[in-house]
Amino acid sequence: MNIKIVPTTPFEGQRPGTSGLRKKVTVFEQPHYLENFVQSVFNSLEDFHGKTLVVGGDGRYFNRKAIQTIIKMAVANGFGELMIGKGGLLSTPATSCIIRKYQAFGGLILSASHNPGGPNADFGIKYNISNGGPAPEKVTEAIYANSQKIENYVIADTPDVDLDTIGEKILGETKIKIIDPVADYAEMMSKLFDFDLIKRLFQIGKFKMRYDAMNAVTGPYAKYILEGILKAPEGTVVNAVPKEDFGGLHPDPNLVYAHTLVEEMFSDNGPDFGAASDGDGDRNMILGHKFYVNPSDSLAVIVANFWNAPGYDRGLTGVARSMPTSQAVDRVARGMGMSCYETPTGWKFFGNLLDANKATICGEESFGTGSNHVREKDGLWAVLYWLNIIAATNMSVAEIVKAHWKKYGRNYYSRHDYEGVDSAIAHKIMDDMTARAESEIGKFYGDYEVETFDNFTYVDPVDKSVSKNQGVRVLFKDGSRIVFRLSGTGTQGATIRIYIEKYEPNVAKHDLDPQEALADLIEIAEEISGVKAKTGRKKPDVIT
Ligand code: G16
Repeated sequence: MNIKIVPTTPFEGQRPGTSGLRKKVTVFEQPHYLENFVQSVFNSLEDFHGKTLVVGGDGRYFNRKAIQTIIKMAVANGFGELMIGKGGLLSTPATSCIIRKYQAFGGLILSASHNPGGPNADFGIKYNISNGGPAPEKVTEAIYANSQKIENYVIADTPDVDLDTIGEKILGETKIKIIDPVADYAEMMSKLFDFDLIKRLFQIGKFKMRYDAMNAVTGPYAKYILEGILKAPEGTVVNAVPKEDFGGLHPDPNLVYAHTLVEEMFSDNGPDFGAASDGDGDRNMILGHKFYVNPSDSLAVIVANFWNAPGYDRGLTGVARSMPTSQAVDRVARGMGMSCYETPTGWKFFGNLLDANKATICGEESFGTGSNHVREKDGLWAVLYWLNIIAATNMSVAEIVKAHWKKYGRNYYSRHDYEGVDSAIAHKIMDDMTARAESEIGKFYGDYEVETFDNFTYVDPVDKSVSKNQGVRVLFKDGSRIVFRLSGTGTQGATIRIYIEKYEPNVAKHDLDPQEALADLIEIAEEISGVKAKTGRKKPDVIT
């Protein structure tokens, strides 16, 4: 087979963000752009010759084309085997599952996650290491460094591979396996949860569920597991066929972008349980009838109910949450006498804790929850966990959450996003707050006294690596918090995220709208940051 060595020059900005390299499709379509990045990934790795690489994506526009390029480059670079999801599809958690199960060297995931897809929308690529998790910062920084000095890449001169037929073929010295994207993942889920119990919930016939796959990758997984194995009625899963442009949907499972599901769940005869996932299947949104479960509360409830799920009923070693995630789970951990770790935003920071068995379950405010079963957050896993809790307790979603608040108190929580902000303005807002951090300590905003004001630095408890500048934290004496950070996943301008939290132990005050309960802190957030004043915006683009 002819291997071509193609001369190239570096592109600026190929530094992976919170979760891989995310850019507009038009950026990826530039000649050599994808190739440069893939070669930079391979150049950052050692001893992969003859080993297995897992490849798949969420099916968005450019997925198939990118996979063909990756196949030819992986062959030229000397991988021994490629495992590729049929149709080029693999959800992010399924990729993690397959890397671990088959002890692959690593994997390439093609997705821009919850960002929209299509020729004028977003694409992304992420490298996962042999533990099945996102590459840690030292690897992503090496990839970036390589991308800035790349001079050529290698690619096999061979026709495209048929991605739609399960089977094997040999290309040069590389075995190409097209695999069922769902089977291994479904088998794993059946071991973690009580499928018989959940099946009975659907059999009784009174319980109604709606799962919105948002025309993205979880459609085939949800159809197979929920309707196929668990016998939920046909039609339980909607928008189940992955489309290149997600059918025009913005596959971000939150109250704004999953509004069709939200409207159905809040209608008088709406289903008992509703859920949605994002483009690549690692995020989840959980809803009850006329009830929204905040992701931070979902994490706390999942941890508190560990004994209901067979995969976890022997106990948890500890839990972890990202820094901006509410402290609801901390209360559960304290109650159960186990450690709760606080990491920067980005699932990659949970990897070491999971590998070292310091944490069993992890979660983030950004609709991500998962466990040590894989090294990614896992949307469908969270949905099955909730089904297991509902079936085991015979309670509705609202009853489960309210009982939880009664026991632990309620952490009112909300995130306000300002999207597409001028990058220079956004950075200046963050820099200004960081610069005056020390002088803020002890200051009063209304009744709230500032106890800590800093830019969060994380020291990994396992490998002691240090990650700085992870968001401005304003911690008040009464436990309330405001956190400011810039998103690392956007592709246009900057997104400013403001996270606001207040603890309410009094059960008589647990039924407020979070925006109302947090109103004073929301104003204080503006006083501290001046986001509205400095960006000219009147209100956030997204509130979750
Ligand atoms: C990614 C990361 C998550 C992170 C989220 C939001 O999720 O894997 O850990 O919480 O982005 O990050 P940011 O606030 O920087 O935009 P996903 O679902 O996009 O891969």
